[in-house]
Amino acid sequence: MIMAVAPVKVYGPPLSTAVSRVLACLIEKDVEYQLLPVNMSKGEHKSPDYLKIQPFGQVPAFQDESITLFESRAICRYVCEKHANKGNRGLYSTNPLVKASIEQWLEAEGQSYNPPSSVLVFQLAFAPMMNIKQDEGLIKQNEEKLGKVLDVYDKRLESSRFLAGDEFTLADLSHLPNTHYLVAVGGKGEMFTSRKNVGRWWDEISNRDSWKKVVEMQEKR
Ligand SMILES: N[C@@H](CCC(=O)N[C@@H](CS)C(=O)NCC(=O)O)C(=O)O
Repeated sequence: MIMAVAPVKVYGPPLSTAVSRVLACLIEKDVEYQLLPVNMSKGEHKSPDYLKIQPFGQVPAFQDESITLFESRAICRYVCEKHANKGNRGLYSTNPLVKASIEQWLEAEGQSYNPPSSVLVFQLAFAPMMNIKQDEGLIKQNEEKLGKVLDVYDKRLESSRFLAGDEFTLADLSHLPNTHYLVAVGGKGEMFTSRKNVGRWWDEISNRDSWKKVVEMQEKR
């Protein structure tokens, strides 16, 4: 008898960068999911019930069978490990050497790329939507920081098609959410296109079907 597998649950709006990272991963891995709304403008992410699954009161939260998880990058790693043989198998290799390179660039995203880029995403894309005054000093400071990170990426991408090697991996995917807002909403496309290899890389990763589907979901809301 074939048992029906319940889809995994993702809590949060696709407009959130962290939620969209998980969605892109699930689509790449061809894993069935159910998206559950969390109305952040009504503070649902701080409600006692929600805090039981995401104790920091942030999105996304994730459920699969008896496990609940938070932290988008940890969720993506879990999805890739559990479904190693499903969908895009190269997304997160099982070969330790290849995996080490993916992990290295995933860490670079979380530790070096995300801090300045997430400040810029908030200042340039979300603050105007929320009628919050932009902080020009913070924008300038973080643009400089991100520029330095992108110089390192440009050098790496001179000799490598993708960050971790010849294949698109979770390391590249993890950069999609913040970069999308900077390019498509924040008017910072030039930071990427002015760096030849970064521009070529961005063009390639942002045109993946999985990411285009996520952007469509964002535009519907
Ligand atoms: N490191 C976390 C970050 C999650 C996060 O910052 N989520 C934002 C939306 S993108 C959020 O819930 N913000 C509301 C809040 O912090 O109160 C992850 O990757 O899952």
